[in-house]
Amino acid sequence: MEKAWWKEGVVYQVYPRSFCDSNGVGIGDIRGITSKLGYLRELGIDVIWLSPVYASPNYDNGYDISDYRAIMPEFGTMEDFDDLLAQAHSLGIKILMDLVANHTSMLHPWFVQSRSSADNPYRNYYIWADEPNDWEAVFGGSAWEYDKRTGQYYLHLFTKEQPDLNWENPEVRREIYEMMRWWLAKGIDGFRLDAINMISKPPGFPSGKPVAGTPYTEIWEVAMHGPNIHTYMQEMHREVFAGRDIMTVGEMSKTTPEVAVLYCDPARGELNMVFHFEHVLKTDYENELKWCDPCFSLLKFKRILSEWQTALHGRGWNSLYLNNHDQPRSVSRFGNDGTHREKSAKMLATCLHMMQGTPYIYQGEELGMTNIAFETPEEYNDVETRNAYREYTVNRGVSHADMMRYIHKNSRDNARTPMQWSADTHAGFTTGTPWLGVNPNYTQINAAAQVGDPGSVFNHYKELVRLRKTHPVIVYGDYRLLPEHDPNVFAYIRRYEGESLLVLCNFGAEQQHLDILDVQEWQGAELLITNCADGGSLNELTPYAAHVYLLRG
Ligand code: TEU
Repeated sequence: MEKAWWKEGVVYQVYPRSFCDSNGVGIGDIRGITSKLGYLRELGIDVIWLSPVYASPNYDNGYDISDYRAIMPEFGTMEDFDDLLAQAHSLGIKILMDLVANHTSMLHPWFVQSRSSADNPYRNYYIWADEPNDWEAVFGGSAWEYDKRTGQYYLHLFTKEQPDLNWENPEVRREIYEMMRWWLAKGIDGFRLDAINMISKPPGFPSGKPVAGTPYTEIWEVAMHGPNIHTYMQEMHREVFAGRDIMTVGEMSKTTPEVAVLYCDPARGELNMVFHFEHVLKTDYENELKWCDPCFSLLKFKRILSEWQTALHGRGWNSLYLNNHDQPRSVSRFGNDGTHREKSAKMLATCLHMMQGTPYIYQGEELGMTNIAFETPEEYNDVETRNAYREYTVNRGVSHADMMRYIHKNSRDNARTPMQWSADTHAGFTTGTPWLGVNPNYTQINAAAQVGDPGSVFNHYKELVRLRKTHPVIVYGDYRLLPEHDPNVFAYIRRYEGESLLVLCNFGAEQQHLDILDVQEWQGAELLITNCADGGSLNELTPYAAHVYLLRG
């Protein structure tokens, strides 16, 4: 297997709005990020994935870009960005830009031109039709918006403020590639490509599955991986990525391992890796719908992650994540954010970081930050949450109490509350009024309390990052799930060049006895890392225990 820095490193995702506010306006900014590079260096991460910092009217917090070559004034200036890049590089930290190119903001000059008249040269930069079809937008309602100036509808797979670009138009593709090269010329180290499997639309916009209680149909089975997607990805590779030592990861909902290989098989010249959604859509949601009472199944979780481990081995590369800015906090979701918070946060991290792939840490995950439960819908900022509250309580007969319970579990704002730096006011995130409420548990859960504490969640992450750098078996080893049917324990073995790694994780609050191992064989193994103060055990796992053993030769 070919070696690469992006296979060996660990990525840390920064959601700038919530990371660190340097000027007291209540919104995180670029200088705030720069001021925390020392913290990230201490954690040992190699790459920062920067959620969008481009100019944006913020209908979807930066995922609606109005100028690809400018920085959002709330976040600072291009000088601030250049300084962040230079300082990160001087510490050996790379920067991955989040590129949102399926759509722009409706305030992007291309769209302003496009909608101004039917014969404007930019008309064809977007997708216009005389009649809408029945697609439902990701954030609710029709995916088409009527524009009275020209009497046509434009397509938007997300909010109506995010019109979809027309990738069939070679001019659009040329402009996007040129802009990407412009960023690379600045010295950035790669891209995370937002919703990239949606850029090629199927001809005729065929209907998907009906969405209960609405006149719409789902886009998920019909609008992903359209007919020209691989042509575009290969063209992007030729035009932008080829010959550069950069990292690329494409965000792709509705992706199976077989489809993912088409994007990340190095021989095909497309991307390094993809973000799939299977373990976050199919292990605790009812019928993949997020507004429900979650019911987590470890059996499904193991089956899905193991399938990805084996299917991509030697054929592509996995990205490993449990959290991002769109997902609830992993410790609240897959672990236990009550009495076992620290131990279960460490267990989840161990389980993920010992797999093959590039691990992604989402800001605050390394502290075991938890979900938030705001009392009222108004306290939520996220456009998806706000729309869903209205849609479900007004049109779908869901009660306020039920919907608030679903929101508490699954809202994207669970991940977006300000980073908890210290026990100071507003968790040390800002001296002003934070744009989104701080989780009141910041007095206990914060970076200042954890960095110097060897037993903290932070230091467990730090150790996982370090181990990946010192043991090639963690990066390159193959993968074997130990018997699948245990509903509480996730155990697997990795092997590489004569070394074997054994990973044992208890996902439950009960003690578990294991007899899946030839204990004799592992007797002399070295305990690499554990979340138990009293050491590891090969056949008894206390609640949420995680042990990793290494056997040489
Ligand atoms: O998300 C794309 C996506 O596929 C959505 O399904 C996403 O999972 C959504 O958040 C569901 O809860 C990307 C970004 O990650 C997201 O933040 C943006 O809102 C979206 O694209 C539009 O740019």
